[in-house]
Amino acid sequence: MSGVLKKLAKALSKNEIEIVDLTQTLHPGTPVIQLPPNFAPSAPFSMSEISRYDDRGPAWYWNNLAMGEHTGTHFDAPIHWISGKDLKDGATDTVRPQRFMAPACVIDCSKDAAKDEKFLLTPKHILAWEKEHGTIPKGAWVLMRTDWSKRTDPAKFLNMKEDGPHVPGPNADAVRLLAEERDVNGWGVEAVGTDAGQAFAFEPPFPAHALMHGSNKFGLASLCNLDRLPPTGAMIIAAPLKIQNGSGSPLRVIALVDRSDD
Ligand code: 23J
Ligand code: MN
Repeated sequence: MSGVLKKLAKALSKNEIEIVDLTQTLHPGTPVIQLPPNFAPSAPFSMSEISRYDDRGPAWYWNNLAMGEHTGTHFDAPIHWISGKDLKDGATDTVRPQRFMAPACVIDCSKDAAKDEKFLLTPKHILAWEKEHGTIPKGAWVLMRTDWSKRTDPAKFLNMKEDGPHVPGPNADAVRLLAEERDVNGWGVEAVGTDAGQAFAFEPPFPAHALMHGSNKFGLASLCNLDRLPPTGAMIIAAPLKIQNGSGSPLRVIALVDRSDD
C-alpha cells in the first residue's frame, strides 16, 4: 500500500501513463439534445466577454457563461431522473467523491453503428464482450464506443428524422444487466445523450436514464476518443461541478492508460 502515489507520480513522469482527453470542446455550436416541442428546451452554450485587457479590465480577460447542465461532454447525476429523485447522494454536490475515479470497460460498437444508425446494444453483445475480456467488475464505467463523436456536423451528430433521432444506444435489458447485475459506476456514450435515439418508445422509456439513475448510477454523454482506449484497464477521472442540487454538469473527462509495456 505504502508509496502507491509515489509510484503513480514516477510512472507519470516517465510517460508510462498516457492521459487521453475524452472531452469535446464547448463552444456556441455545441449540439444540444432536442426534445419534442411540448417539453422545455435546454439552453445552448454561450459566452460573453467581461473584459479583455481593455477599459473593462486592463490586465485581465474573462467571460460570463450560460448553458444547460446537460451541454456538451457532461455528467448525468442520479437525481436527473425521477427514478433517482430521492437519493441523498445523487446530486452533483452530494455524490461521494470516491466515485469520481473508476476503471473503464469499453465495448466497441463502431462497426455495428456504422452499419445501423439505430444499433441497439443488448445483453447478448455484453456477454460476448465479457467472454473475451472478462466479467465487468463492480463499480466500473461501461463506455459504448460508436465513433459517433467523429460526426462533426451537428445535424449528423443529432441525426434527427421524422420518427425521432436515429442514434445508437443500449436496449432496456442491457441497461438492466449493467445497473442491477454488474453494479457498474455508470454508463457512458459518444452521442448527445446516454439513451438510444428511439428510447422514448422503449419499456421503460429512456432506460439508460430511468434504470441507471434509479440504481444510483451515473451517465456520461458526448464523450470522444474512446477509440484510443483499451477494452479494459483504463482509469477514468470524471468529477462534475459541485453545483448545489445539480442534476449534472459539463466536465472534463480524462482517461489514464497504462503504456509501461510500450
Ligand atoms: C432530458 C430529457 C430526456 C433526455 C435527456 C435530458 C438527456 O439525454 C440528458 O442529457 O440527460 S434523453
Ligand atoms: Mn444528460
